[in-house]
Amino acid sequence: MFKKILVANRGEIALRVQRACREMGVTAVMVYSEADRDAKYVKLAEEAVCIGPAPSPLSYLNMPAIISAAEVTDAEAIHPGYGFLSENADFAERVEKSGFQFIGPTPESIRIMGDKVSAKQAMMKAGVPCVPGSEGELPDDPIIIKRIAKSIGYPVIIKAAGGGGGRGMRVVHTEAAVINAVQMTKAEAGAAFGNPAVYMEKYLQNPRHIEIQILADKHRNAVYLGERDCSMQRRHQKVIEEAPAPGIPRKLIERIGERCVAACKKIGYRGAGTFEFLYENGEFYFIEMNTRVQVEHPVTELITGVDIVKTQIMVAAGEKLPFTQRQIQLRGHAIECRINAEDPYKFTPSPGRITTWHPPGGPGVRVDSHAYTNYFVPPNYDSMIGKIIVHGDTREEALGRMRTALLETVIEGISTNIPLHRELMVDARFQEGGTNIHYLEEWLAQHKR
Ligand code: MV4
Repeated sequence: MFKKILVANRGEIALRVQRACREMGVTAVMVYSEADRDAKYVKLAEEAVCIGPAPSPLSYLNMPAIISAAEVTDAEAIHPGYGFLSENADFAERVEKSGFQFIGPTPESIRIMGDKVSAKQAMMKAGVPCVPGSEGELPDDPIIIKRIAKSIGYPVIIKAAGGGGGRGMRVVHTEAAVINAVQMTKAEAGAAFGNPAVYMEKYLQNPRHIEIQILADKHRNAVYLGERDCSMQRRHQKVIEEAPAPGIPRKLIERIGERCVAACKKIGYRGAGTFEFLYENGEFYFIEMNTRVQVEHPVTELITGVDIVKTQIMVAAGEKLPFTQRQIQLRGHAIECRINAEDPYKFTPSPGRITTWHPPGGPGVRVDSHAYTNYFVPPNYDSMIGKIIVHGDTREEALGRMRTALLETVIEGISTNIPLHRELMVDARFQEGGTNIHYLEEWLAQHKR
């Protein structure tokens, strides 16, 4: 096992990785920007290194500064968390070329999944069902583009190969609009991602967003840890996640989970990963793969009992997965509410000093947050300040525990989205379960104030 790991991230995930390291008897070296000097995990750290000023390009995205921090502290591995450099293949490569273990998949895997066209081709080849669409990148010939769209059937969606997570996409309803849409998306993609390649898919009108968590080691062992339902989102930002996904037959999950595991083995994937699917009319369609630990990993931890971050570290150190698929049993139901420092209905960021911080507690309640009374939420980064995650024997019990947890929570000095979560937890349609990806935005439009 590693003696020392550098945590190349901030906020709640930096604390989460620090906790995993501590449990494993590994020293966690924390890096921080000037804006995060007073962060709790920096105060709690055995070692910490300032890597630059507040703006993330100068600190958390600054590859030489991070690699130097690992060098001066004699760390053996680097955990990238999520966001920032976590899915940057060039960073993973530079980390390994500098003699450190990157806690994540190989640079090659990250590169394949970062290009959504090659990701889809790899998954298709590995037997994972994908959304019907163009075979790879769209050609320039307008006649061929129209032919492809016609054979898929309108509406179609044009997506940038370099995009993902909702960036660089355009829905097209008619043949009259398709050529212009392709040209616009290509121009935007070239400017935004340095890659003008686009592809086309059938546009699914009312899907749910269901994702499969996997873990793989360096010995071609892989398991899936069930699914998460992340359909409750606004502008491609997830707001509530849960596991298992309400109303989806277990048999279907098992079938798709086994396909994901087979694909991991086929491509030599290692580390934690997530297969994102759209789910509509009883069918799963692969859209993207995330090659990092995700914000919502705790709901999977609560229903499986697996510590995903600890396992990431173990497999990066070359150890075998400590469980087989048969030993993964799902128990109960978990729900996560992301707590953001923002206006609950206008969504404008609300950085500043937290004057009161009373997190909830009780059976089945977990709070992952780096915040505390007197903590200053810096304006430079994402507005998420933590997550409340609950577990219960049933979805009803989990919902009840989340309502209680949200009622108990007191955060003063800044605005948070807790009032929104309180309302959603008593919304009749959400309580039924199985809402699609448009539900939250429709709900917000109807509850305008
Ligand atoms: C789609 C789609 C419908 N049909 N692809 C958005 C984020 C990116 N990961 C893929 N996205 C979508 N791809 C086809 N063929 C609808 C979306 C989509 C979406 C997906 C997941 C969660 C929220 C979403 C919100 C809007 C659109």
